[in-house]
Amino acid sequence: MSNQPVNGSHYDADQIQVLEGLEAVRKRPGMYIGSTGINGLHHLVYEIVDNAIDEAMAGFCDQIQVDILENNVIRVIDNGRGIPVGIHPKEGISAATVAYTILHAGGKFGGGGYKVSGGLHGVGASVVNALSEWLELTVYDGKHIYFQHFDRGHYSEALKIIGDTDKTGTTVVFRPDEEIFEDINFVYDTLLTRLREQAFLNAGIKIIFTDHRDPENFQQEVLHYEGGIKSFVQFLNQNKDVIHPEPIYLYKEENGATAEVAIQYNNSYYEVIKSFANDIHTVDGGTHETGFKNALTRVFNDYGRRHKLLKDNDQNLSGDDVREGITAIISVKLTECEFEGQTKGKLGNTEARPLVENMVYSGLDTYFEENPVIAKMIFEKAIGAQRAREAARKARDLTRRKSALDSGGLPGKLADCTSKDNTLTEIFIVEGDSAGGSAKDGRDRRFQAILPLWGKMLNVEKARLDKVYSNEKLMPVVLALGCGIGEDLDVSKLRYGKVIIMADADVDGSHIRTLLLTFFFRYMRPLIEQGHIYFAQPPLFRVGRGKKFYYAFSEKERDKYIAELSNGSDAKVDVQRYKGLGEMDPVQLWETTMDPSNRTIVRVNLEDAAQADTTFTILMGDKVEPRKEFIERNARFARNLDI
Ligand code: 1YM
Repeated sequence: MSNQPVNGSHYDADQIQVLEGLEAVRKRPGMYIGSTGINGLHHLVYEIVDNAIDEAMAGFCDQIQVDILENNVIRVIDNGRGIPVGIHPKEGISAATVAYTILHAGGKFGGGGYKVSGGLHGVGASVVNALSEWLELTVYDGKHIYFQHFDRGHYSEALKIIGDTDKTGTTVVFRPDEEIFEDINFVYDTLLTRLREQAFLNAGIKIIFTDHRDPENFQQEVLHYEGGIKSFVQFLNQNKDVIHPEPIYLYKEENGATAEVAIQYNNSYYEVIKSFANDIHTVDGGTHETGFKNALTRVFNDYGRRHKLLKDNDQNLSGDDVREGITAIISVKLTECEFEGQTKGKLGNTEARPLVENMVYSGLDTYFEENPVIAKMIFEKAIGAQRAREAARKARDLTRRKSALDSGGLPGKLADCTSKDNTLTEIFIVEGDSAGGSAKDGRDRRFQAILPLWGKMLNVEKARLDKVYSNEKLMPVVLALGCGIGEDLDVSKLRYGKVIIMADADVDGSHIRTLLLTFFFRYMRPLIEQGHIYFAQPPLFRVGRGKKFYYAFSEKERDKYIAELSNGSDAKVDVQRYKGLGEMDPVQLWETTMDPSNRTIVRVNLEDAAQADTTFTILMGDKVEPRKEFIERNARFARNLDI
């Protein structure tokens, strides 16, 4: 057999079915990959890589190579068995062609009421194919090399042999379709984060990830973690001071389902818990996470009573107490996952709760009994949290009485708006009194409120909630927003639909943004999750000639306007650089930065905030080494940073 199509006889009938399926995907891509924005784009890569990971987890493949090539072409190579090339008995064409052209029932992102599964073998390949300008599949079966080319999911030639080989594996190369996606520029860090996550969740797998697009910015990362989720926890804690050097690791298998958990406490005051079901990040938690939290609270209290770490008349530790400073990964693998919620980010399988809960309770109980010194250290941390929470409660009650937190007491410097309808209102949080003054005069007072910040910023890295209540810089923010913080947060009470951070476009401004974002991330996270936090974008330059002028938001834009206004002549173009918001008069500030019909504001997402949080930890934390490293890496950014 040489150069012969691997094909059967039902070609015509199959073609019709194929065309209908691919058509459906191209008509409603969102149903299959969530969106045609940047997330959907990256999803294409995950679908193909998932198939290679499945092959690795089945024990047939130990290396996966992922490359971003020039022109945003993606290549994924594995050394598994190769997708089966034999004739599919029902379809009459090669099984590999079936996998890449026939749509399998039910999209992952389907809006209907049906079950949604993760890790279904090969399901996504045809979707990726349909949404690619072109895709090339090469299979090595130890004897022959098979090849097939597709254009937008269609093929004119069947899978055919193009050579001989003694290797096995699968290679897929594709370019996303610009007719479908708004932007096909892959973001290296986004893919890296996800691939790294997959490498942690599947211990031992080796993923080599390379960006070849720009020779001057060649980037490569080898992702290979024998420690699995234990390594994941250590990775997340790398810039923190940990309370015990080795993460606690628990594993259980029951009725074909597995659960594993890794835990390591650090001396910070907040929790990082990430849960996964069949390698899919369950952003909104679910039954496995509930089981974990229940067990954790129970085991602390039972152990504490038994060992007299909690006295008879001491209160029980709360869930928040026992999770202070925890970094944990929860990963379950089930035969079939049911995902719930708007964005399918919540695990619904009822059997996952007792599976995780029993494992964590008995596993931690044993661990504590066998490691009493570590148990005591973690326990003291939780007791500290309990005391701080008690102190916070008292501070809050005091604040309530003093400033009438409940009866709508508002900070003195707030210039409020007249509307009370938070679907319309917005608040600008502005650093400094002079910028605050311009904003106050320039705003539309019917729906825009201004809160100038002043005073020394609290280092939230080293402070617990009780300190926030007495901080003169943050407390006005809390009071003005009106929705409380921490465990008292109630988003429905938020007084303004948009909370807009307005800071200078310089290093100090970026410092303020980092600080506020870290504060929101730690104490008011639902505001970020529900899309209420924004950055204002003030211009950097005013470029003018005679009566005509433009505002420029970057140096590139400035140069464009200079060229336009000078019109090739030597005519003098006036360029004014805004060093700070305070330099703009109220009218300019309104026109460029505040007027909803003219301005650009950027919505903050959870990833931005998590990034700010990491940056903040590095800059403000106790560890010197990561701080030095960060400043070296970001020398340009950090030059004027006063830390
Ligand atoms: C670069 C992407 O898709 N690898 C891959 C896919 C498959 C297999 C091996 C495979 C699966 C099985 C048996 C099986 C797939 N096969 C199919 C289908 N890498 C990549 N490696 N033999 C090989 O599941 O039994 C879909 S994916 F459906 F054709 F069997």
